[in-house]
Amino acid sequence: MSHRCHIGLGSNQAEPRAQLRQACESLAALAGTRLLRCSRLYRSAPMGPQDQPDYVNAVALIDTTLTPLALLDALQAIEQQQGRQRKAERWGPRTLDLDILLYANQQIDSDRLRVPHYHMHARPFVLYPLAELDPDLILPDGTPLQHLLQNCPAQGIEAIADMPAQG
Ligand code: A4P
Ligand code: MG
Repeated sequence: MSHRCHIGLGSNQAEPRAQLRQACESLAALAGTRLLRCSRLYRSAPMGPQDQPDYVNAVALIDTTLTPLALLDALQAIEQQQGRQRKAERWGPRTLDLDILLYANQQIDSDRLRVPHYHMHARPFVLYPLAELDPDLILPDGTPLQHLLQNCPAQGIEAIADMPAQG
């Protein structure tokens, strides 16, 4: 059985736009997975330490037969392929961050995985691209996405480009 999942993409190192494009190609190539659509690319001011470059963020919608943990493993493998280094500093710069924002309508709370992603409710660089893909989305706890957007001004973010075509 397949599930619709929203994946948050972020990068602020080593040509962020190219990182996101490559990541989308890798998502499309995952076993049992189809890439349904991608939001535009957004430039966003860094959240967390300020002495790092702006980020480029986007959201992708996939349809996958992978279980939540298998999907997490696959996303972390893509991060590694693209030179992600995990450092002690919280919210520091990175070549690629892939987060499972939503996995169908499931709520997951395990050691390795929390879905919906724990910080998505108040992050403009997640909510606005998500709304491009699914404006009428209702979160698993019943909260409409539009309600979250009303409490989250589009501050510090700017749509800069379409996701480059795949292939
Ligand atoms: N994990 C738990 N739930 C999830 C999930 N739903 N999706 C665990 C992905 N991973 C999940 O993640 C740490 C651990 O979270 C994983 O091993 C996994 O088991 P990580 O990617 O190694 O570390 P991280 O991303 O640095 O930590 P964290 O707290 O998830 O950071 P965020 O929330 O991803 O924030 N500013 C802008 N403008 N744009 C950004 O994209 N991103 C961050 C990172 C900070 N500032 C930013 C941005
Ligand atoms: Mg992360």
